[in-house]
Amino acid sequence: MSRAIFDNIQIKPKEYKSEVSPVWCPGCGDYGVLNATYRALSELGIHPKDFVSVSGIGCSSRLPYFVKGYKMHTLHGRAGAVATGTQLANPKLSVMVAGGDGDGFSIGGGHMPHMARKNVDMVYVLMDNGIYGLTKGQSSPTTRKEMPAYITPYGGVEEPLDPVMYMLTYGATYVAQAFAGNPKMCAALIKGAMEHKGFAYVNIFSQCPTFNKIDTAKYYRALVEDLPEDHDPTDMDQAIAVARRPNGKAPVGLIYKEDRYTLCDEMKRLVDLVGGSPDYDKQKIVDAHRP
Ligand SMILES: Cc1ncc(C[n+]2csc(CCOP(=O)(O)OP(=O)(O)O)c2C)c(N)n1
Ligand code: SF4
Repeated sequence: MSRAIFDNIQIKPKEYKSEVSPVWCPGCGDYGVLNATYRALSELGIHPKDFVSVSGIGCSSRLPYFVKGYKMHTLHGRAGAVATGTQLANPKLSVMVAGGDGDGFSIGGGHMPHMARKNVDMVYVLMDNGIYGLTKGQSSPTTRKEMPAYITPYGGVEEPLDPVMYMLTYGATYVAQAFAGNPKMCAALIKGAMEHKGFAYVNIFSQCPTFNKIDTAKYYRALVEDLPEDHDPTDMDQAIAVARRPNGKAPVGLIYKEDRYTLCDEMKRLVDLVGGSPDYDKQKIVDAHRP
């Protein structure tokens, strides 16, 4: 990640719980993702003072409230942009975006490719429930065409977007997928994402039992399939081949991983190139731009 400062301190998963209790509906898949986040943080021993979670708007975007650490609940679709700035401003922090398919791929869709191609050193956990949950059930970019939704009662008129394929082709250097009903796998993949240096995208199928009665937990359980044992995540051709779902099943596990220079590396290279110093006086810059 986000060059986390891995303190190797002993913090139990439950100790990452903030003072705010989750307000999600009973049975919401986001609980599984939250528990997986606690576990990943605990296994890496990331101190809450070194952790920043950033979100936009949506049910899933509430996740930062429930985790100890710094947090920013920003504008709908803008979490990635804010997280990018956060990471560049203080590369020692572990930065994680949490959000939904609407937040990430509808209004925030313009940011996704750029975080990936720039290889921003951060984690993006997307809770994909195939619907807008917070606003009560409109279709999202991952809603299946045949699925009726609140304002599309006869189904959609367009094909859904595949987040994994999208991230692979835009250059994310860590691409994983899981189902919220398997928090152990979610935790392992989020942990791997936090350890990864570069843009790590984790797509998690997370059922919304209140507004998506079709993509239920049972549906997702039947949809997913572990990657073949001999899958090589460093091979882009193999990653694309499984992402295309040749047998109709959605692959879960670590689909792709690559080591590549990050945005932060490149910014440092540029600063060095022009003989600049990272120890500039920030106050001077603020003062220079005062109205
Ligand atoms: C600029 C702006 N446009 C629209 C909205 C309304 N809105 C809030 S959340 C949301 C979609 C939430 O869906 P998703 O990101 O998939 O999250 P979920 O609630 O399903 O977890 C929308 C359209 C808003 N808050 N701000
Ligand atoms: S509306 Fe759906 S996504 Fe939102 S909390 Fe309830 S179950 Fe979860």
